[in-house]
Amino acid sequence: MECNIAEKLRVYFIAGSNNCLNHEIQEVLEEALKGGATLFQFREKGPGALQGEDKEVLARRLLALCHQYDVPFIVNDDVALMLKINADGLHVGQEDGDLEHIREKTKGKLLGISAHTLEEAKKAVALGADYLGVGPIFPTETKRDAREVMGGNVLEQLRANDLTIPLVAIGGITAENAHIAIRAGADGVSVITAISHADHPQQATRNLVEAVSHSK
Ligand code: 3NM
Repeated sequence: MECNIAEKLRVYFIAGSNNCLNHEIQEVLEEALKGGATLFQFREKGPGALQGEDKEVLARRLLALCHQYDVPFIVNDDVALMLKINADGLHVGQEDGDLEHIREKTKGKLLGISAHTLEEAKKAVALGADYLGVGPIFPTETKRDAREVMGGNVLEQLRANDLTIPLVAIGGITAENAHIAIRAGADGVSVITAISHADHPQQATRNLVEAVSHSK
């Protein structure tokens, strides 16, 4: 799959089955893909999250859907599942295990690492991350253990320190505030709520695509 990572980060939709309030996840994802989502992360976590075979079946279904739209499918924090279904990549947080070992296991795949400080970012770059997720930029209801809200500060700091790695901003991002993250140095925005809770996920995605384009 042809992959300019910074371009793929423009509107990065993240969801698990329990994030989708108004429609089934498959329906929400298809709408997001039609609306122009550039990357998808399957994050099946928290209360009511599917496990084992149910999780794998859903992952395979969503992967096939993404590939119909030529959009890469990333698995959150489950190397075994990523390898088993031959997904396009993996995203992990700082607490998700031995990052060096994870990079080894994901050779040839996209690896995204969450970073919240310059130090974490430098370490992730040294490990060979393909992109960094930076947040929370704004307050978020979705991740209960999110760190302190940082606005655009850390993004600006990473760029000021010559980190050229593709960056995606996360946490409380909407079409209305996305410009703050892009102007601070992010290549794109990743969202859960702004698409998965929307009455019209396709339009919500389109709004994000436009907001990112207009901020560049
Ligand atoms: N990671 P929403 S914030 C999954 O700060 C995640 O690393 C974050 O969801 C971080 O778009 C977050 O609903 C939740 O705010 C993003």
